[in-house]
Amino acid sequence: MSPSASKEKFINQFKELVDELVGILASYKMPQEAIDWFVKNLNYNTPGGKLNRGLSVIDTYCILKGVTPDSLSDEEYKKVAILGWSIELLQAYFLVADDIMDKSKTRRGQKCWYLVDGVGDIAINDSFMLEAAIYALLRKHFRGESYYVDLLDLFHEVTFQTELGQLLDLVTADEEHVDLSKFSLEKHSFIVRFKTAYYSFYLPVALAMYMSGVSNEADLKQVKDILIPLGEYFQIQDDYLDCFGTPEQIGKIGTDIKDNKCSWVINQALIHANEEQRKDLDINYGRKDDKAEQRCKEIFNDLKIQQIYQEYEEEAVGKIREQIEKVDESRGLKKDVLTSFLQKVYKRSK
Ligand code: DMA
Ligand code: MG
Ligand code: MG
Ligand code: MG
Repeated sequence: MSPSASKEKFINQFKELVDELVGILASYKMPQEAIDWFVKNLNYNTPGGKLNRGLSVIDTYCILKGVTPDSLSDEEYKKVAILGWSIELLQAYFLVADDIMDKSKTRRGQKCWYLVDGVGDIAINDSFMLEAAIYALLRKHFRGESYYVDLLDLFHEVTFQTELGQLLDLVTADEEHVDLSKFSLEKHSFIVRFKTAYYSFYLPVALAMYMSGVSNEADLKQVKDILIPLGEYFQIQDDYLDCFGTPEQIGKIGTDIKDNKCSWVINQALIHANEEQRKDLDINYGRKDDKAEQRCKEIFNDLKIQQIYQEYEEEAVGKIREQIEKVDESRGLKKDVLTSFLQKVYKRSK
């Protein structure tokens, strides 16, 4: 199956899941206006992204089983696709809330949900409902499986880890008092591993491992030790694109400078700045002001952050490749699971 065909098949599966979720609300005799709202929430916030996380569950499952996606029965495909959509729902839940907290304007080329006419603060409850949809679907389709509790436990742990990362991201970005001395690459690493790497990288692979039965503790640890650094690299790309990508390219308008975020870009700038540039950053970073933001970007250009990023990227990817080489495949884990993941994110521009 071509990448676009497998994406289409995956998206078609989502339509069926929306119908099932509607069925659950209908069984509670929920009035139609609330059902319609929930459907709008699901459709607006869940399927519009790259779907890398969701599709990875299917790809990983097939690699572990040694089969091609075409050879899965309809029933088996649907089950693994539900795990994929569960991550996309988790992501939708985090993003709806993240955009409120980051005061973002656009996401995936459209208005952020909380800014859509008539939504506003209802977006807070809508984010909770996107999360609840995960457990409604898992309950319906996996309750009888021996690994059901592993799935629940994994989702809960990873959700907690992500929220810890978001917490540290937010408290490090004090909006009232800008203090760049609070930033460091160590803190950055902690933030991004927690807010991004666990749910975006470890979760898809671990879910596929549970469903395929290749879920030995030692193998879960092997993949975690590689996927967390890979996820860190992915979030560093996100930080880089926030500053240097165009809104057309990334589907969102960068907010990190104005939001006083402890991003990879500012941390690199702090390492390389001379006294004068540092003073300028102290004055201009974290201000809700277009000119101040522009001044920061000028300093980043003077410091050649783009070149530092390219060097970082080659080194990080080289290390990850070496780590993958050392993976022990004796219990059924396959290196391909990790290489295919790396290929999806290497040098991405959106
Ligand atoms: C995103 O961090 C993390 C989560 C858990 C949504 P971010 O604010 O850098 O993401 P984005 O740049 O997509 O708003
Ligand atoms: Mg954000
Ligand atoms: Mg954020
Ligand atoms: Mg970002």
